[in-house]
Amino acid sequence: MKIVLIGVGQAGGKLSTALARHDDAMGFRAVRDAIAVNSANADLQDLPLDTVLIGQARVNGHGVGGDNELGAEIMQEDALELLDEVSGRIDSATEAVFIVAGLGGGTGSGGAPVLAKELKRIYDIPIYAIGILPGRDEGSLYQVNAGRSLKTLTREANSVILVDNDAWRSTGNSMEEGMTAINERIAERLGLLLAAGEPVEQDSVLGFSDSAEREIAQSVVDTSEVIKTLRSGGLAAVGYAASQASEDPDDNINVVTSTTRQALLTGTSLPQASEADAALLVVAGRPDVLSGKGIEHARSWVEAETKSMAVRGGDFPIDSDELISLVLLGGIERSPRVEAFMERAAEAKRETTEREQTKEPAGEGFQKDELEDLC
Ligand SMILES: Nc1nc2c(ncn2[C@@H]2O[C@H](COP(=O)(O)OP(=O)(O)OP(=O)(O)O)[C@@H](O)[C@H]2O)c(=O)[nH]1
Ligand SMILES: [Mg+2]
Repeated sequence: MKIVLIGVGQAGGKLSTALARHDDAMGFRAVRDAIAVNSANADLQDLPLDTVLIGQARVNGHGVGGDNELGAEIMQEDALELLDEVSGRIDSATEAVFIVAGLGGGTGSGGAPVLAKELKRIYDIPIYAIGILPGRDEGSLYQVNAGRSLKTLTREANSVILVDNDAWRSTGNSMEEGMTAINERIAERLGLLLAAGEPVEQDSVLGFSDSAEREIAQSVVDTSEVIKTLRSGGLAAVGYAASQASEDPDDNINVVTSTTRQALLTGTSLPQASEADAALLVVAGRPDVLSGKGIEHARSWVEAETKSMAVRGGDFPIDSDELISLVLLGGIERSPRVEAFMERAAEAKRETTEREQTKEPAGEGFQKDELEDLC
């Protein structure tokens, strides 16, 4: 899938950088261009991407400090300038735009839905979002912001792939190291999904010299399968697991099925998301050991587990000793994790409102939006 990435806010810029770097290192060439947008000048300085500073007239390059209404306003005010910057990067070969944002802050949280709406008015290609949910321990402003942003982003983008920061947390690292590691893991997973529809440059990935082998290496997954899986809109997630492959394709029937079970049951970007409207299973590995029968078994298992009749499956040849199962789930609004998150956001909103009312009885707080009607 040939895509343009637009990272909004600090998390958006950093994750877009990780995605672009991974795509480049693997030689996938799915990421055709990437740009970072922020209201905080300092956070744009260290990024290796082209950058656009928004809201300068309002916040003078200092960020919006978690105020996602202000984040939405400055995005709207500077939309024309940003769209002008983006238009030179989207051409007839571009198959989708991905807006990447942390939903708990201000600039990405407020700005991403506005940007999605503006892009959809202009372009016919899907405008997807990768939305990062704040961890449980991140404080109520983050939860409230993310609840509201999730609702508007779901409405404006063609689909929102959710990444839950709690799903990747590892102990013993500083916050900064932790985030870098999380971004790399996300980039590995989403990078493979984006690459799965890109058969063009596989010989460079595989290092094959012989044309017969290159022919075998043609992926049966293409971009349209990703788009179809996300067609129902709403929320999406990605599951991922890797295992050592056997040299014997027959042994790999079991390896593919058990790796796929792991990907869906313990390796999703949003834990406990397994029921879905549609799914796509991509099994990556060396073509000479990949088992077609294994992929078919695993695909049927995904069908039963997700309770979806629309489960597609295919292989993606890579030069690796491992077999990797990647499961894209489309339409996961009913998953327990989403419901738990929306409850957490609603609870945080109640607390915030109560606090505001004690401070200033006539305060409006966060009463404008109802979170409950998302699902
Ligand atoms: N996965 C991941 N999450 C991040 C990263 N940086 C921040 N976050 C999360 O993103 C949310 C905060 O969003 P930011 O991107 O920092 O906020 P912003 O959009 O820059 O908004 P303001 O700073 O308020 O203008 C929090 O939930 C963080 O946990 C990152 O590099 N990776
Ligand atoms: Mg910021």
